Amino acid sequence: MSNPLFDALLAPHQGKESSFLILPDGSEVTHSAFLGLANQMAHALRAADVGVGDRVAVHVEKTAPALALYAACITAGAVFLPLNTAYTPAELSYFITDADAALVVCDPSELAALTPIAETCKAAILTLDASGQGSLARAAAQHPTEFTPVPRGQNDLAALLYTSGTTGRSKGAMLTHENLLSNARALAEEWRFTSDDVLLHALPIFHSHGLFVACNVSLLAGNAMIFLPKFDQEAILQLLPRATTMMGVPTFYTRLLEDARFTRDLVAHMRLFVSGSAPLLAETHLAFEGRTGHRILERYGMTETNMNTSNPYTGDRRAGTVGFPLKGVEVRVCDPETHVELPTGEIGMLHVRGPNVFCGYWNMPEKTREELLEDGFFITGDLAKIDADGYVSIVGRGKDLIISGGFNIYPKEIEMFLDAQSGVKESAVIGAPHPDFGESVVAVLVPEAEGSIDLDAILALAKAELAGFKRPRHFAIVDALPRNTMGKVQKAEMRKTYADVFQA
Ligand code: MLC
Ligand code: AMP
Repeated sequence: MSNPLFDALLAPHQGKESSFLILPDGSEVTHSAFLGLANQMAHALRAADVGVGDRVAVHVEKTAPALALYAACITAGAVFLPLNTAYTPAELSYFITDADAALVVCDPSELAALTPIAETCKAAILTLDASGQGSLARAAAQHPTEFTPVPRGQNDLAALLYTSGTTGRSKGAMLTHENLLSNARALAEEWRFTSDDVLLHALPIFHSHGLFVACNVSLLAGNAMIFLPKFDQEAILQLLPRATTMMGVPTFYTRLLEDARFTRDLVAHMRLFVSGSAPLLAETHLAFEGRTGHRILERYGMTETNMNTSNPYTGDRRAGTVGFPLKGVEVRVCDPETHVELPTGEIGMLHVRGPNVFCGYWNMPEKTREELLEDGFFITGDLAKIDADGYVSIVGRGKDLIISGGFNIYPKEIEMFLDAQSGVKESAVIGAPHPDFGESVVAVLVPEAEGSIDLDAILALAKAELAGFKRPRHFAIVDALPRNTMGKVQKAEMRKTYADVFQA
C-alpha cells in the first residue's frame, strides 16, 4: 500500500539539490534537505507516541521546520491540525480537546499555558519557535534523515482544519489524502505550475490557502518558494524580482497598489498573480491591471472543499467572477430551501461536489448530514450565480460570516462573548466595508435597563480571550436592535446603518 500524499508531494524531492525554500535571511533549504528534515520529524512524532491517525495540533510561527512538520505528519500517517497563530489559550483549549490531540506543538512562550490543556487529553507537548528551534527540533535532530512512509489510503485523513460554526461551535473539517491531492493536481495543471516557478509565499500556513493551495501545489510541481514569515510589504517589494508567481488575499493586492514602488517594471517578469479567500473588488482587479498590465486570477474555495473554481489561465479572467469549476469539480446553484437546481443566471445557494470535498465534520455527524447532501453535493453557504458562459460569481453569503483580511469571523462567537459581559443586555455583530481588510467587525450593544457598559473593560477582556483579528473595531451603543415582526434581528438593515464607519 502506498501513501498518496507522500508519493506525489514528497518522494520526488529525494536527492533534488536545488532550492525549495528561500528564506528572508538569504538562507535556502533544498528539496532534499526539506525531505530529510521532514523524515527526522516523522521519527520524532513516532518517538512522542503519535500513532497512525492521531491528531497533531500545531500552533507555531511560519518557518521551514513548521512546514516540515506538516510533511512529517503526512509521512508518519498522522493528522495535521494547524491553528491560527493569533488564537489565545482560551480559544486553543477547545480545538486541542475537541480533536483529542495526541501531540501539541507550540511556541516555547506558550508552554505554561498549553501544558494543562494538553494534559486534559493526555497529549504530549513539544515546542518550535519562530527561528525553528525548540524541543521538537532538538528531538528531530537525533534521528536519521530516512523514514519509511506509513501506508495510507486515498480516504484516510491527512488534516483536520477547524472552521468556526454559525452557531458558535467550531467544526473540524476532515480532509483526506484524496481531497488534498486531487485539488493540488487540478490547480497545478490549471495554473501551469512547473519546477521553474518561484512562488512568493507571504500567506500564513495554518489555513487552506497558504498551506494547501500554495504549498501543496509547489510540492507537487517541485518549484521553489520565497517563504516569508508573514505579509511584509518591504520584503515583498524587494523579493518580487526573484519570483514568477504570487498568491494572496485581496488585502495583499490593495496594499501593494497603495505603494508607488509597486510598478509595471517591478512585475513585468511575473507569470501569475492569484487572489482568493475573500472577494476581490472589480475595482481592485481593474486598478491592478491598469498599474501592472497583469490580470489577477481570482479563484474560489473554502476549508471544507479546498478550491472549487478558478478563472482561466488562458482565456478571459473576468473581474467580479471566480471563473469555472476546476477539473473534476461540479457546481450547481440551488434553491436554499428545497435544494432544487435553479435556471442559469439565477441567484441561489452554491453546491459543490468532487474529490476535493471533505468527508465530514469531526465528531459532528448531524452537522455533516445537514451540509453534505446524500448525492455528494456540499452546501457552501455562499450565494452565487452562473452566467450563460459558465462563469460563477459569488454574490453574497447565506451564512452569517465576516471575512476580514481573509480571516473568517463568525458574528455568533463574538455576540456570545459580548452578551456575557456585565451591563450588556444583548448584542449584534456585523461586518462593514473596510478599506484595508475588505470587511471589519462592528459590535452594536444594548445596555441592561439599569446598567452601564464599560467598553474599556470589554476590550481588555476581548484582548485576553479573542484572537486580535476578531476584535470589534467599532462599537455602537443603542436602545434596541432593529427587529422584524418575528423578532429576528435585521442584520441587513444594520449593515446599511453602519456601512460608512470605516470609510475615511
Ligand atoms: C491582523 N490583524 C487583523 C487581521 N490580521 N485584523 C483584522 N483582520 C485581519 N485579517 C490585526 C492584529 O490582530 C493586530 O491587531 C494588527 O492587525 C497587526 O497585526 P499584523 O499581524 O501585523 O497584521 P498584518 O500583517 O497587517 O496582517 C494583515 C494580513 C493578514 C491581511 C496580511 O491578516 C493575513 O495574512 N491574512 C491572510 C489570511 C488567510 O490566509 N486566509 C486564508 C483562509 S483559507 P492589534 O489590535 O493586536 O494591533 C480560506 C479558503 C480560501 O479562506 O478560499 O482560501
Ligand atoms: P474558510 O471557511 O476560511 O475556508 O472561508 C471560505 C469562504 O471564503 C467561502 O465560503 C467564501 O465565502 C469566501 N471566499 C473564498 N474565496 C472567495 C472569493 N474568491 N470570492 C468571494 N468569497 C470567497
